[in-house]
Amino acid sequence: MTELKIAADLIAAENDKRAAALKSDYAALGENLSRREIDIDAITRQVADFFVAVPSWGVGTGGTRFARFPGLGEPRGIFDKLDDCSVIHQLTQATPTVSLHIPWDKADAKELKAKGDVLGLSFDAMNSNTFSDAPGQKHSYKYGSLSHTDAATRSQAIEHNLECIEIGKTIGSKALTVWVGDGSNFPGQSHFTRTFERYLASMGEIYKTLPDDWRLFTEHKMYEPAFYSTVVQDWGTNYLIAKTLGPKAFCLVDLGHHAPNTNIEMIVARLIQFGKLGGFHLNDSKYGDDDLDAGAIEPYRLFLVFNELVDAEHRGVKGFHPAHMIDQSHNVTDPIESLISSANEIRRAYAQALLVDRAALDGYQQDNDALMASETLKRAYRTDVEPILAEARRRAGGAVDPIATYRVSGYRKKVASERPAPAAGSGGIV
Ligand code: LRH
Ligand code: MN
Ligand code: MN
Repeated sequence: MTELKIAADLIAAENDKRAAALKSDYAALGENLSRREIDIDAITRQVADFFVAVPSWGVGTGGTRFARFPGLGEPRGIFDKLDDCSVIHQLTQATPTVSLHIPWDKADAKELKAKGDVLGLSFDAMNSNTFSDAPGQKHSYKYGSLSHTDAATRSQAIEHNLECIEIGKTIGSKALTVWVGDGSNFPGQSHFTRTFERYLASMGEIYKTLPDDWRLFTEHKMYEPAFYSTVVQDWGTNYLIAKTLGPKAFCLVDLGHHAPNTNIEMIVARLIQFGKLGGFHLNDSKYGDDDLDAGAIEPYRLFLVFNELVDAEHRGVKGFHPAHMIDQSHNVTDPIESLISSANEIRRAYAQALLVDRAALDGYQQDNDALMASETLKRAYRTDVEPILAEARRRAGGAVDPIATYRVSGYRKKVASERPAPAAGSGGIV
């Protein structure tokens, strides 16, 4: 029996209050969609089958990379974090998996698995960390990790990734995500080619150890913490890595890791076309790697990314199953609410993309009718799919209005009384 952190009765009572309005909104939208020859129930079923992983580091109440302002009920460690993740899933029914970060979440792997089982959660990709030094670590990553000039430092970074795979095997993960901050701050500081050769050789060692049913995701990021050059700086380099390593290696696209105005949806299309799209770290940003809630700044861009994914599904692209994960962390909201909001926005973008009339779009593209092609996308994007999202949650036992229900539950207040308040302090790079 799954341990529920919010009483099922409370969710049912909150849903009852909203039942009549939802019924009528769902019927009205159903009628509208049927005029467009779309079966609302088919869309609702597809949305209900769409899941996104929550990042363990996203439920911490305190953090930005610059300072910590802990909020109430700050999780004391990974087991508290898993409790919080289970609340997000219980209310949204959209986030049954958690992505762990090692060493931040280091604990006995069997206990992690047991805790996940109790809460009805399983584990998505493992994330390694060779971008900061762990206490007691022999070699520092100050000047890099997998691409470091020193062989012993590289070996230590490789070993850490192998350890992540080992933990992942016990908890049922099937992927390793590697992001490194390796790079330089000054022209001339590092040799671009030799650095990348060392990185590839280290990744080759990790790849060799990867179980056959696992995937290896590499994540590119334009800059930060390195400000002049970064070893894995863009999707081109990322593609070269995945291509060099082999068939189990794929590119991970973190939406926040590009220059402002980059056409991310086009990057997604290219990676799909060449069979190397592994998955996403979904979030939003205005300026850089802001890690804001998905859809908070540019919801149309999120929709356009999903439009490419649905297009690939529609074309029946072989072996296409990208991993969807959230990567966000900031400190002016309750992170449970923010992650609920992101999960909803991600499903919203997916639902809207499912509404695109692909035959019409194809025709407009063929005829070079730019205006009508754009209108076809806009028509789907302008559709208010909230009744579909709410109905998908309700049918799965979640909340019609998850944030309102969460507030009524008093969960934050309850955990605040159980978890001692931590001290404020300086942040850490994320
Ligand atoms: C790097 C990053 C990467 C890390 C996470 C904490 O900016 O996006 O995915 O693992 O942040
Ligand atoms: Mn990321
Ligand atoms: Mn990031």
